[in-house]
Amino acid sequence: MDKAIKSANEAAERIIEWGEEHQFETCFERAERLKPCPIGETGACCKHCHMGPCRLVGKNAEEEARGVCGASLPTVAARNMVRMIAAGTAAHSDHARDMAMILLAVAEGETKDFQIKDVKKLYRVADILGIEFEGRAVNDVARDVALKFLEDFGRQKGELNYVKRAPRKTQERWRRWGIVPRGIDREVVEAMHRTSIGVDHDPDHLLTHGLRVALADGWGGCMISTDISDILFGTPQPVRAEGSFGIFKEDEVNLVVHGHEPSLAEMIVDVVNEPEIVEYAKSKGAKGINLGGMCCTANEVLMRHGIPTAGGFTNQELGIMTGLVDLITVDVQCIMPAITELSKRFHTKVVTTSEKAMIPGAVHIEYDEHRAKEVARKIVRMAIDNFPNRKVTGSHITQTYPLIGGFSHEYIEYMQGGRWRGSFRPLNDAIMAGRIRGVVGLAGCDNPRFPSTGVHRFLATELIKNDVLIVSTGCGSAACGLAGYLTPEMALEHAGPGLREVCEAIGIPPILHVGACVDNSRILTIATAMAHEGGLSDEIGNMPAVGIAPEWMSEKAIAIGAYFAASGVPVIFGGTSPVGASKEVTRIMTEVWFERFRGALHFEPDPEKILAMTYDYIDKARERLKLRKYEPGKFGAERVLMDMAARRKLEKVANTAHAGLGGINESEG
Ligand code: NFS
Repeated sequence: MDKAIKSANEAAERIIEWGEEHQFETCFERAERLKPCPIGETGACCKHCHMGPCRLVGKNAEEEARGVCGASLPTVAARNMVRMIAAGTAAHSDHARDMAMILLAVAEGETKDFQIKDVKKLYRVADILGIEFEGRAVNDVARDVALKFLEDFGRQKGELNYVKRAPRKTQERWRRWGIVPRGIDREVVEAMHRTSIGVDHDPDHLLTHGLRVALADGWGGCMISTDISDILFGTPQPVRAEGSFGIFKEDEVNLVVHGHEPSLAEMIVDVVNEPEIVEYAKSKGAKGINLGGMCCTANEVLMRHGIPTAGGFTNQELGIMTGLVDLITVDVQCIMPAITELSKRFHTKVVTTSEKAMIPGAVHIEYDEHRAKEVARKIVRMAIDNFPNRKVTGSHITQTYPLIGGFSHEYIEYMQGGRWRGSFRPLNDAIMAGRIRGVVGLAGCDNPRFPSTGVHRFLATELIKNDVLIVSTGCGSAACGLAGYLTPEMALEHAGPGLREVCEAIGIPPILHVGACVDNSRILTIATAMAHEGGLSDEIGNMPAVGIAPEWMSEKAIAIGAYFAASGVPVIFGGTSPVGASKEVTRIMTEVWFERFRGALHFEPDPEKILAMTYDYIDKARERLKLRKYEPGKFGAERVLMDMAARRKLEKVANTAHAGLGGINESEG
């Protein structure tokens, strides 16, 4: 009998099957057993007070159903949506706050373990923030930058600092509709207030505030996290790495960094190469220490160091089931509490490190940036000590896939013309000429309620076949990477003729891994640069660009979807709609938002329809911009693309050899 697959990733599927044979429970079985409540799933349940929960169902629920207080279905659904956006924003932004605190600690000399690795980026950020940097000590500039960022959290009046980074026209739309965020914390608190019993009941008014909160996430929390991580740990450039469960080695200590905040992981990257630590591992019979990543921490250390990844959200239990993980260290977000129970059946140690997050059954070693290296060493030694305890054989899979990550927006600009002529001109020209049909941000979670990672892979191959350039983040990148899709060869094998030409000329894969989920902010920056470059739209809205999160599950994904919609990008989520019960709320998020912001937030479970909607948005945007109609293999005239050879020649002439750029860094991992 044919058995439905649970993961589209072959290696993952093999481990799942092995787990079933050996009675190991995973999220895949739990997803099968626990069917979603159909009322809550569609946003028709209100539990914001204790007169309920009220379930607004029935034949004419949209018009007639009322909660005990009289709340209508559209009100309830809108409130539920706004709370999801607020929770997602809180998660990203609390991460950003921690990053700002670390930057401040570094600037004030309170921690010696971190340095400012990218001074140029610090200066660029200072410049945007209106902070004087010329002739000043680096740490003084860093302190002012950190303090300026911290103002963004508690500001009561005025505007978020980074609002001014958006194209002028995009800002105008925000001002017209009153969604410019003031302070991040203020917008989240106001969202919680407005959605509590008896406050804001107008669905449109509620959802408009939802967009204000979301913008505080995109142009606040996410963008601040990305920028500070680049300043402290370096701005990514293309780097080779590998992915899948084969990254775990039988004869080495396998240590996994899982979660979201990159600072402890960065420290661990440093510490595992210390001679005394390596010697210590050898004294326990291991050949060395093998560091791997999971979820977004994986993306952070892959982007900067080529540390291999064991994949996204649904792979965390499966990684443990290889029986090879000696220690998994977790901080915040997307960590399944199930891993501690599972780890007991192996020898794996689970270590929680954030003061905000503990899991019963885990060892807690609290991280503090003031003694970062000390904490990192303690964790690495614990992993080494656990190496001789491996006893239970797991499902060992040896295959890995090569992948390339590290496409920061700075590098994307550089690769289109070199250090001196970097711009977005070639990309805009290729879109105008119809070589590239449009751009898609393929992002978001993987989800055990789908053949996990399968929708990402389906969309990725179809889109590039149809000359759509993909920028990917988060578990979307992991889904593509672990299928072998994040390589330049992918362009040769699968991309349409126009996209292939562009990829070959510039030397890039057709799917660009731009980072973790907070790095969706890089996509905002790319879209802004395209608007400034000219020839397409002069705002983020109206670009031939679409965002897709086909297997989303997290509130963070909803916040991201909403900030893209508010910024002017139509977004399509897979699966069912968390507000699908209300026609009015669905209409506001699609039609009304498109009219006001040129963005939208759709939910569409059918992957074929997601594709059709994507092409429709892209082609209509091309039409509005009066660009040449997209026809595969037929292009208009465009400027000559600067290929690698031409660029090198130019740079040689300028006598500016710049080590590291213009090529792909070898993995350190
Ligand atoms: Ni994003 Fe990263 Fe993955 Fe989803 Fe979770 S790890 S922050 S929320 S599951 S993409």
